[in-house]
Amino acid sequence: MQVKIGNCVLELVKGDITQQDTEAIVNAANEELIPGGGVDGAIHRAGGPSIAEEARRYGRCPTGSAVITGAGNLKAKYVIHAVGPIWRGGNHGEPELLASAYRSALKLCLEKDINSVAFPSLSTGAYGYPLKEAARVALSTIISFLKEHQKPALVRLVLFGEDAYQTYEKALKELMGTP
Ligand code: AR6
Repeated sequence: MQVKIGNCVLELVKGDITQQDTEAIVNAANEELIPGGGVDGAIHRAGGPSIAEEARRYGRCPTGSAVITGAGNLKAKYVIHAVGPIWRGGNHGEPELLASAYRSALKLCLEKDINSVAFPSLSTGAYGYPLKEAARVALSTIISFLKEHQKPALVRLVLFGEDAYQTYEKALKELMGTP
């Protein structure tokens, strides 16, 4: 599914983040920037050790923020390491922190003049954020950012499996007011 936000495209696809040919891909990282499992593990496995070596120089990356490195052997040029919140019931600032993680990654795209970026569904694996709620936060944050900045030209959300795709598709239709 694709929607236009002004001149920008917001796209939902089913697939693997490591296979994306966008200029940047986003990693679901942790504050320590130490390679873990899920998306993080897949990106470091596919991209090689240079990504972790570069990320290590940043030290720590607080929840809700993001840092950028090269992408090693991946098709993308950059990896943006964004740290989403750990779900602790929903009353510990999780929606704001999740929105901030998406916004921080998008701001890095503007700073580096990156025109296309692919995100995974941050926080919805090991960090336990409920998918439906996370989809709403992710999509509304991206839409607001694109409306305000008219960049990057392409934002793709890469959903891992049918369930995640369907959940995001439903949330996007609701937000756009389409049947
Ligand atoms: N491509 C796209 N999406 C994927 C892929 C993939 N290759 N693999 C998993 N997903 P997670 P988090 C989906 O756990 O919740 C790590 O250990 C997955 O189904 O990767 O933010 C880090 O080091 C889920 O919906 O990230 C951190 O410590 C979503 O990606 C911690 O996990 C995110 O799942 C971060 O946890």
